Amino acid sequence: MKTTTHHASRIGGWTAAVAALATAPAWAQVNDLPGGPAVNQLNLGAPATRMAADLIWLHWAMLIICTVIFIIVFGVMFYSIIKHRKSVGHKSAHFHESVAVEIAWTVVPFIIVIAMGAMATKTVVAQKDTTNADLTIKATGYQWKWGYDYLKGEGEGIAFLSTLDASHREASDSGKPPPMDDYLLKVDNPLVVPVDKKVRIVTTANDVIHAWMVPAFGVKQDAIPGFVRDLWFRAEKTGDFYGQCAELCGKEHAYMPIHVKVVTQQEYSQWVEGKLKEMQAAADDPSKVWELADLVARGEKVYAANCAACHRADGKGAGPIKPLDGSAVVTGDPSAQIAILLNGAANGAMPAWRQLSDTELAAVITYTKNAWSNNTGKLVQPAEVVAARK
Ligand code: HEC
Ligand SMILES: [Cu+2]
Repeated sequence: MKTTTHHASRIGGWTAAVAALATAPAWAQVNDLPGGPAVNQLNLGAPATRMAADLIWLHWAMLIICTVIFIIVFGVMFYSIIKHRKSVGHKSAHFHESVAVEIAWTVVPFIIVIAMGAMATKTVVAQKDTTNADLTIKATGYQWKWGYDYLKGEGEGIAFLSTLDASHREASDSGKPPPMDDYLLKVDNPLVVPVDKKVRIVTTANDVIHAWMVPAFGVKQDAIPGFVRDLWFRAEKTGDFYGQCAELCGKEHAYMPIHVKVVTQQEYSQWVEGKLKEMQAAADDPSKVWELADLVARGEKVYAANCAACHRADGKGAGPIKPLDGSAVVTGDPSAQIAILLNGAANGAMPAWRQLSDTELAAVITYTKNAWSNNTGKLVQPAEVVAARK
């Protein structure tokens, strides 16, 4: 009797486990992301440039050479140890200073190293040749997003920030992200480039060292504050390609993905035209005098995109991140808050926001002065920010 119940409960346990497996597992519903990582990926990803294809070829060539050497060396070693062991009656030989052997074990590795270096040289030299680019784009690393400035070529003057999609941050914060193929790789504004054009990316950073990496293009370059480095790629196919910041840069290092959209020349020209128009419309006149409601509405968007990650949508902050709801600085005289936003506070724990426009800063300040329980009715005009910036 006892055994039967035991048995039954065990079967019950198994059924529950199988049911859980069939309904729950998040990983089972995630698919390969073309241009990004694949599920259970072991090899390097599919290349989208000649450079990436060359790098993959070199990787395998070197691995095979090393494996062959490994097998030969250890084969000879183990053969000698087993064949000439003492228990079958072998006597140890005594010899010193064999010139032939010494020359062989110097010359042979030397030739192998030189040959492997020669194989890689052409590719390494090509990687560094960033001359004659069709398009030059500056990529600036910020904690924690990327800024792109189109410096030269079609699209010159376009500039925008590329930030992790807000829904992905929420999913991550929840601790239980639903299955997503592009988890933590989706951004609001992808970098757009034309296919079959030599694109030069100049990297630098605003705060700490970051690195710009897109594996499908075979590119990875540190972005260092106060320095410029560069890299280039020529994408051979259209599509979406993904990468990440590849230099540990702080607590949200995993939250600054790179998404490159490679489009046809015609689509690129259309995108450039639209983007330039959009930027013109957004380039607000900082001398404009705003009504409270309009500025609050504008500020709410600026807050959601830049501040909510730390201060939270409800303005309550957390830990060292001071609450803005009910803050004396926020409800008080505007000049103190303008100064904090322009210069940051607590050694950069609260970042400086000089990259936002005067109108955006005035809007976000006005929003915080009127959101939540801060019903101050106070309004900060862009002109006040212009004056404080100097
Ligand atoms: C990376 C996290 C982070 C982000 C993003 C951020 N802040 Fe802060 N903020 C802080 C921290 C930390 C402090 C507290 C600094 C200190 O200890 O003085 C702070 C302080 C402030 C203060 C002063 C509050 C007080 O009572 O002293 C204001 C105002 C403020 N932030 C506004 C903003 C606005 C507006 C934005 C968006 C444009 C923003 N912050 C984005 C981290 C952040
Ligand atoms: Cu980074």
